[in-house]
Amino acid sequence: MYNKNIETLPLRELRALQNTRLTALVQRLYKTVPFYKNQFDVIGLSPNDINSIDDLHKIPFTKKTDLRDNYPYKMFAKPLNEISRIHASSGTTGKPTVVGYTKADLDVFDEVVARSLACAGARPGMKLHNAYGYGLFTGGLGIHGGATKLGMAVIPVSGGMTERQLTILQDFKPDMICCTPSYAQTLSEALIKNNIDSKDLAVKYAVLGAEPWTEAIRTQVEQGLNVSATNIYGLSEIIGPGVSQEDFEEKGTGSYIWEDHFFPEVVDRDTGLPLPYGEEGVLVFTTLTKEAFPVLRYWTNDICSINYDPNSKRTHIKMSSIKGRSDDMLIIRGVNLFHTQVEEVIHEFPSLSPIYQLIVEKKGIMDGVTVAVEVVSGVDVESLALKQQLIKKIKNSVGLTMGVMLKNPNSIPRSQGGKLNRIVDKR
Ligand code: DLL
Repeated sequence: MYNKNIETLPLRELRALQNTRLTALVQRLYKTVPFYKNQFDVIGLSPNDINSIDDLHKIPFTKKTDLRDNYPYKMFAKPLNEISRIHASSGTTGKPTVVGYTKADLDVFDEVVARSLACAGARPGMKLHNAYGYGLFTGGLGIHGGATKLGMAVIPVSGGMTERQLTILQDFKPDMICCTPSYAQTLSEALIKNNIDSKDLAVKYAVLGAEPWTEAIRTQVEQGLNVSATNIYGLSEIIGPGVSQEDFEEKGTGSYIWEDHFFPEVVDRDTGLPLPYGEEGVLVFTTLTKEAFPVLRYWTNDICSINYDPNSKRTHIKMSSIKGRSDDMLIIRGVNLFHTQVEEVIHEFPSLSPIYQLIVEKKGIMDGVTVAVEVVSGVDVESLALKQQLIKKIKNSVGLTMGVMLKNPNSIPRSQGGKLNRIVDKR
């Protein structure tokens, strides 16, 4: 563990720390950010009403639209001359969301990423191949800072130029690779195409995140790259990568949220009411220690559940993997659908690759979905039996009848380095 004291802090002490941090933050935000003063004033809430995290539910949510309305700097709680770095996340529509960090915020960023990488299997002295994009995206520089703090040698490859990535993997012999899961798929395939035996590489760990992924992709990447692959989660508005991380020895049991810095809630997506542990809803975060860009009850739009795991190494709460973003959820003939649900079904078929697209289009007055999915090499794309089995399993697990198009290997677009959109909406 990178910071054993904090990562194993007894829950009562963790709560005490969260309470102190939250009350101080609320007082400060009320004075420094007009948006938050207004949020409190309009409902007659005083900062003195917030004395512990049990009072959090009294505070209204902060949403992405609030950040847009305050573009670019009006949500900052520190003057611009105290800002050390600015990142932005490009939304699908409108202006990007701009986030700022003081020097102390960058220290927190490094700390949570260092914890995350150690949790994923990294040790000081190892070499890290960092294939997250460098730039306004928080992935590249965020991972870079934490890895440096942990004592790793960072190879700042950034995304794209797959041939060059392979050369670096072969010649520089990194122990760990960080990239999006879809790009890890691309790299796994590129090894095969170039006749490179993954056993000749030194890489042992892959830290994958920035987009939803399931066990289907874990299997492909672990086999293809000969690594142990874990999930890293985060978002620019909270800090970047390193909000939560899956432990390499506790795979499949969820990712630790570093809750001394980021306090999580899961709320009902329609009513906004807090849900009990274990129930699925929208993940909401309050940053407890950020200086430049703190947020109270930020509505991430990401769907998951949170729970304490009594059998785990650390005391911090775990989150399940993200099913999808609630604004990316498709509603097809009244049924809610995330692409990860289809990915999970594909995983049950050894003759299919987890390389697929969901094509959504109008069929008469109704919306219809077709799954275009690649078969593994040697499997017949005309196989009626395979098609029918897939249609049936999807219907049973998702509750929708979808069209199925079996495709030959290498016919569906791959990730070229960053996040991959698996939905083609033709409506
Ligand atoms: O994607 C930060 C990051 C970089 C995380 C590198 C992990 C690794 P944004 O560009 O602001 O920041 O996008 C944040 O991406 O709200 C989720 O919808 C999605 N996301 C991030 N990590 C995961 C994950 C970075 N592990 C948005 N699983 C978030 C599923 C993820 N979705």
